[in-house]
This record gives sequence, C-alpha cells and structure tokens, in this order.
Amino acid sequence: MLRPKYLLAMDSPLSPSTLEKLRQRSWGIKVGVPLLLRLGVQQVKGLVRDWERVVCDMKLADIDSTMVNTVDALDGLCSALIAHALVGKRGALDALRDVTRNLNISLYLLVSMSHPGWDDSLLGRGLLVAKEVDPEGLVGPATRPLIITRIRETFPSKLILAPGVGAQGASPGQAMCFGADVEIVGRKVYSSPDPVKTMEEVIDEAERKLMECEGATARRDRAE
Ligand code: NUP
Repeated sequence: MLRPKYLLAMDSPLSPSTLEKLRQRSWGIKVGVPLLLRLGVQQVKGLVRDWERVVCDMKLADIDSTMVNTVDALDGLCSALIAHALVGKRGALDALRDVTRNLNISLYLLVSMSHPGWDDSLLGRGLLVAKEVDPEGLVGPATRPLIITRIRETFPSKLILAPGVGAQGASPGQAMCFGADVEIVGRKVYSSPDPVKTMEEVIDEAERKLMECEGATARRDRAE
C-alpha cells in the first residue's frame, strides 16, 4: 500500500532543516496569506525551492482581473492554486482557469469549508461551478467526511484535498477513507515541539486507519 499523502500547511515559518525532513515525508507544501505577508513572495520562494508541489492557498474569490493580477504577483511560486468555487465562472474563474492553464499551474476549487459556520446548502452551487470550470482538484472538509463522499461521487477521478486534520478535530485517515486523496495538516505539525516526529505519527495513524477501512470495503464487496 502507498503511504497516505499529506499536504503540509505552513502558515508559520519552519526552519530550513526541519522543512527538508518534512519534505521527504510529505506530498507537498501549502503556503498562504499569513506566511506570504510575514515573509514576502521571494523569501517564501527560497524556503520552498526544493518542493515539487507548492500549493498557494490564496482562497481567491474576486473578479477576473484581480485574481489574474494576484497570480502574476505570486511570480512563479506556485505549482497549484486554491480559489473559491462560489465566485462563479463568468467574469471570475473563467479567466483564472485560462491563466493557470497557460502557466501550467493546477487549479483547486474550494467547494466546502472545514469550520463549523460553513453552510453546506452552498455545496450544490460550488459543485456545479466546479463542473463548469473543470479544475484539477477540489478542496473539501476533513471535518465532515460525508461531504467528502459527495464531492467524490460528483468527481470520481479528480484530486480531492481535505483540510482539518489535527487542530480542527479530524482524525488522520478519516477523510481518505471517505474518498479524499490528500489530507492537509498544519498547526498540529508546525506547532509541535517535534514537527518531524508528529508528521510521522500522523502518517502512521492514517495508514492504520486506511488499512481498517479498506479492509472493511473489501469485506463489504465480498458480501454483496
Ligand atoms: O475549508 C478549509 N479549511 C482550512 O482549514 C480550507 C482551507 N484551505 N483550510 C486551510 O487548511 C487553512 O487556511 C489552513 O492553512 C489549513 C489547515 O490548518 P490547520 O487547521 O491544520 O492548522
């Protein structure tokens, strides 16, 4: 079995040596507004230079020209970019779709959020917009795994990323059991006294969970 895939949310800077050890254990790194405001684009670029996947979590939700301008200002930092699906396609995500395609940046659309106040009556619209825009991936809440299953049913073969593991209460591996490909973990790792050990523990726990749920699926399939 492949090791569970983790995207490290680095919302607070980690030392280059710790980061290098985490790189060897992670699927990718996610950077966003707090880190970019603290360090600036060029310094962040230096920090994540060796990472194959750098996901810029700008949660873009604006008109077309402002979103395109933001991509330009990111100056080649990102291999993937997160935007809100809810802003819709015409006059917004259509231009972002074009510019990310031209620059070979993956576009991940956020269709449901992990915090308690998010209203999932909006999910239908988010999924509809995502169908129209055809992103490379979707972002949905590890904290509500049944929503992950709905996203998976709508997009059987697209990448699904799930934030909320650790500090927000989702347990490692749960979202993957419900259909996510990659789980996102931030504070639990970067605020730990030993981030590398904590990341390993998270991945080990996810692996055990996945073995359990894949075993359960196989038993169910045999019973049918
Ligand atoms: O719905 C979302 N929830 C969420 O936490 C969408 C996100 N992109 N995130 C991001 O995932 C959030 O901004 C943070 O960078 C990361 C989760 O971090 P933590 O709760 O594991 O510290």
